[in-house]
Amino acid sequence: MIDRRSLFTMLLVPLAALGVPARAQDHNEANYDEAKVPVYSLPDPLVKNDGSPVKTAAGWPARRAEILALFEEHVYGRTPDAARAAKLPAKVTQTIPDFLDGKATLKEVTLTLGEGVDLHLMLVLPNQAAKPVPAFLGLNFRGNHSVHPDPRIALSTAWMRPDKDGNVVDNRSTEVSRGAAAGRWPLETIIGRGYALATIYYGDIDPDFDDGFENGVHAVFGKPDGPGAWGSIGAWAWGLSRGLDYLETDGEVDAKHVAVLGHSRLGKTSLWAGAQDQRFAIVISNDSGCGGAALSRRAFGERVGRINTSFPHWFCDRFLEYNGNEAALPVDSHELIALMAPRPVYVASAVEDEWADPKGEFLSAKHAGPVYALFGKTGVGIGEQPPVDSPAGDTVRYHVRTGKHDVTDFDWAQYLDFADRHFGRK
Ligand code: GTR
Repeated sequence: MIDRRSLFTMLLVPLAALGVPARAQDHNEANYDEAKVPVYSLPDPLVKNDGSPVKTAAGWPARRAEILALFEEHVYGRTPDAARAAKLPAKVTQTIPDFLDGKATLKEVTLTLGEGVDLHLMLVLPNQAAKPVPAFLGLNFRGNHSVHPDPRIALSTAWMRPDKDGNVVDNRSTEVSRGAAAGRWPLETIIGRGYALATIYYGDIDPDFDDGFENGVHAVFGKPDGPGAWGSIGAWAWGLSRGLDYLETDGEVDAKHVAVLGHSRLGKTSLWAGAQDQRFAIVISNDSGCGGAALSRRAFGERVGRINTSFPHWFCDRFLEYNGNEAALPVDSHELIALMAPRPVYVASAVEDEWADPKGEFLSAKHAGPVYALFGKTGVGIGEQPPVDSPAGDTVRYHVRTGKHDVTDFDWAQYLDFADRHFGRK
């Protein structure tokens, strides 16, 4: 009779002979069992690559540069210098002074990269507030016209994500999709609080499928050599910076007080934009999950192997080396959050969004704390994930709210309060 150990060996040896690591069978699967979270140790954001410690705020920029380079090299890929340096001429194509029943002015602006790449930025400005006003800037998933049903907003003619049946008709440039995402963009509330809202359709920047650098901004700058070439998240983050370039030229916006935010894959994007571009005064991650705020090493919910299988174009090719091998990553998401320091950063989760690992998102926020402490700032200030609907923390703030993967009025209420507090408006 074969004992259990021999049976185990018999099963593993053939896999190993094929070069398949023992865990390769499951690294694509989501894990929802805390008991299966591996024992892990996180890289220390305050220990430099040469092993020396960082003890003061003055020592942080050098360490920060190392961490940023590791994220470029191993996770998101490097934004080409030529793309970073690109200046996109802006043209205001439409101004609607009586938007939202006269409470707001809507401006549509085209930012032109050339070779067919135009970024359409929609800016909603509060009419009542004294200018310049602080702003939120975020990408949207379904076109600017999905943000509000006003028929005067230009319909996007760009590539659109198919729906779950693979159908693009309802999404693409039809009246049907007007206002379809309005629930995620409470414009009246935002402008009522004295903020502007700027948004760009993410598909304008890089269509969201694995196209091998054939379209969007990737096509303009060509595919850089090597496994560190930027993926789609890198491209979308680049677009956010170009949006901020424009806001810097718009006299009605206080570009020194712009909060960048995003949901889900676009939350991963807002984090990567905020990490690279320190002009963003506040960075907000809404349910960003794997490859965003959630610690990769927990391998909980969506995991590195799974995300790289579903979305091989989001990250750089080198990130694929960490499929089922998260412990080998030279960085983890707490260091992504730490790259925002000393700026305020908000990490938000939803309790039913286990796929995004709410606990792992909290732990990233928590373990960024020592970097904020260098600056005398308080991080989340608690050791354990707070109760549902109970935001915690000061410069690093976190909540897990009731409900599912989405952007809700509760989320926005927190972001507005957070911005008020850190922009000195309260
Ligand atoms: C899911 C993906 C998540 C998240 C989400 C989204 O399919 O697994 O990481 O990014 O999409 O962006 O909607």
